[in-house]
Amino acid sequence: MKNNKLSQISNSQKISDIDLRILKDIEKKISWLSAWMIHNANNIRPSLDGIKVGGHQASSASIISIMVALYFKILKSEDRVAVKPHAAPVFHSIQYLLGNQNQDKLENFRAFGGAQSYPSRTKDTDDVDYSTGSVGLGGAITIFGSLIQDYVTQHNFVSKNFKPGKMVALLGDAELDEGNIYEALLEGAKQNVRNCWWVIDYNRQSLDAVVADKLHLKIDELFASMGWRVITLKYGKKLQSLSKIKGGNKILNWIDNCPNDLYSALSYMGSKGWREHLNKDLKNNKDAINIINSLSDEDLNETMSNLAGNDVEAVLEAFIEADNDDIPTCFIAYTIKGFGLPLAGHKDNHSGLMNNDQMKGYQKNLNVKNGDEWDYYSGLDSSEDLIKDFLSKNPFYEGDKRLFSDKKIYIPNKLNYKNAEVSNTQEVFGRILNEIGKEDSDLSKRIVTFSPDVTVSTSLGGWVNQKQIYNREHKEDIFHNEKVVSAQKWLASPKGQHFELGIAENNLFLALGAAGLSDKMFGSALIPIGTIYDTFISRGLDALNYAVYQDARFLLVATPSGISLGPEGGAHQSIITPLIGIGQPNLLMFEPTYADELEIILRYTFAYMQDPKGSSVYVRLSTRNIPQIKREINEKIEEEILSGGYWLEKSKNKSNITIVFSGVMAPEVFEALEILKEDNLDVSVLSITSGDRLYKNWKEAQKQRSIGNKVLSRIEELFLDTRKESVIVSLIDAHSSSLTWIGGAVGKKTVSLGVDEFGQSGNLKDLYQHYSIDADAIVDACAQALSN
Ligand SMILES: Cc1ncc(C[n+]2csc(CCOP(=O)(O)OP(=O)(O)O)c2C)c(N)n1
Ligand SMILES: [Mg+2]
Repeated sequence: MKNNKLSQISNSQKISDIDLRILKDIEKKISWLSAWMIHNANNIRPSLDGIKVGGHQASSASIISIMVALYFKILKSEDRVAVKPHAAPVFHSIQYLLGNQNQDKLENFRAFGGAQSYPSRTKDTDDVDYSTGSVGLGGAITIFGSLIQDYVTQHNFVSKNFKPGKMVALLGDAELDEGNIYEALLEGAKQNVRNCWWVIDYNRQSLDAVVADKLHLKIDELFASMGWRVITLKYGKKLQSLSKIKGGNKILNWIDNCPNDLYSALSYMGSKGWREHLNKDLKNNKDAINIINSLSDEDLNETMSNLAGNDVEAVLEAFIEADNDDIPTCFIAYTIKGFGLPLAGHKDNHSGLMNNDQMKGYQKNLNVKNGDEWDYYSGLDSSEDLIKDFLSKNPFYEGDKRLFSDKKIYIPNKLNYKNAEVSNTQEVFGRILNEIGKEDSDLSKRIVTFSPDVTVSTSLGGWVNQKQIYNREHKEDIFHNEKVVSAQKWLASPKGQHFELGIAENNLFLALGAAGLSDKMFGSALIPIGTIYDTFISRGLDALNYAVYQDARFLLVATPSGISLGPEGGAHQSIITPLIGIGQPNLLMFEPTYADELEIILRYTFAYMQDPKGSSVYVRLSTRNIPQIKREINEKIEEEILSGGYWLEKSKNKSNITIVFSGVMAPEVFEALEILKEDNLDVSVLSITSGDRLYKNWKEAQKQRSIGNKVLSRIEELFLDTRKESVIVSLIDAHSSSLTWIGGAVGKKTVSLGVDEFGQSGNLKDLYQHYSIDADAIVDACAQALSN
């Protein structure tokens, strides 16, 4: 697989001289526009608040040739790209030339409503495939994008003329410091990922520093060990030609041995620095010295800084060579950060900006006329017609063909499952999925599940037994074939509907993110469901945030949760997750108490995930068995449950105490209720199925009121049934602050119970008592709330 050589490319694939000239012109234009866009935002657009606008001229300059080669010669409409976050100006400039971005957005780069600082699927309007910003995640999601592309193709969910594309990641070299990269690579290797290219902008600089020497060797080995082809692009065309001149190889060897920081410093210093060091270090090699002496200052600087990643011709040759198969390929492209700018190579250039004089000089060099700064053609060598014609043939030119959608998946009016008198929400989730698995319905076919090595312990076992594990190849279940008794059948096949992931929660969320974009990216609607232990959401939280930031749609089933895990102990008992549920945009959270609530919530979720105004959903479940209540579910109860809160117990009179609770604490609430009733107190019980939804609804009502609409939020309406001076006691097996806001919303004194410290092993009685969430604690809290 390993292929380090740049072999000769066939004549038919050779780049014509005309094309090359145009590409160099385009490269020049993109260099100008990306630097100008940032300069305009920082120096020309009036600032109203004095806050630095920023932007990354050096980071952008580093990757221009790579992106020009890709977007103007290699990529096809079906290919998808995650662009290095700090190359957003390059991306926006490319889309501008291709007619997919307007000048106004560029003039407003980093301003409200303008082109975004980092490419954003949802906020930008110029056809971003994957959002980026949090380094490491953009690269990693391309692996999962590729797996999902294979999945929908093998399940025949794609249209007849669907063509699989390449998933391309453009990464900064420092992104490889992020651990999630390796988790993703390993998962990709296990699943035999293909159609995936990672192009590493190897400028050997991060934000603060110049990276360790010879890092490329480690990167090379790493990708090769993961089954990737590695292509190193080191010398540009000028440097390559040195190898043919006597003494030239000495100069190339000198570059090979030059420490990264010295090379960067010399790139910044220019010809004087190069000459001094080369003359000193190569003084014993006459041929090499002759070459150096024969070059003018400008030529010497251009030659010594001619790395392949900044040379569009060299980059193109490498891309063309690898473009004939589906082998996952890593390109290590040597570049100079800030290439072509006065900032080139300076170690502090990450946030560096050219000053007015430097910008003027740059404009002069590129021949861009004053007043023509946003012009498409000013300063270019090729004629306007030639460039227009070239651009108009680009598959992305004025394109709107890349956003797909599929028809909605039908969701039945009822999901079947057998309930018991006593049960828990995790088990019921498993039963519901198991029943769906038996059906020959659209829903049953389109659900795809994911779990990071907690499939069985989150109750997905029954579903997987029916639906098999997904793999591009058929794989027998050896234990089953050898008649080893096991409840699990782990047959893997291209028909499978479950992704069995290794224990890496980042990968779970990236996979859900990729699957949750399948409708828009491949025109194949899926219902992706991921299961995870609730507490380990935090482990992959940034990847979860990243997935919903792009508006990927999925269901996250987090179970078990809270100290109700009992003996499992503090490392597994989640505390802050309901706060994540409230705080995380694009993720609606529910925490059902009873099986019937869960059925309603899941049914609702499957539709909500498909609603353009919907979002992803997170349900927090538990393994605690609790007595179920017998009731006839009708539309009204369904609505109330889905509204986020409903009266589970209402006192005959308007209550003076409201116990507000979520999830599995119902038995303690009812126990406390009996005690309180003995004291003739009017107590009502409000079950909170979604604090998140209630909170959002309350905020929306405030917004409406601010524009003169007289509306009450759901939580305010509910409390109309309580006495004016009544109090609230809230209770949740999670951080007590999760429900405290309700007191503020309805203007009532509130005492909040919950788990604010780390949990520990124990039985529920001991734990609930220790953390003061048992019936006695509820009664005490009521007394406290009523006292002055
Ligand atoms: C998760 C995360 N941590 C920190 C940052 C802040 N940050 C932005 S860029 C950067 C270094 C980027 O270096 P590299 O990936 O090599 O990019 P380039 O040199 O091409 O600019 C850092 C640390 C971030 N964007 N994301
Ligand atoms: Mg870098």
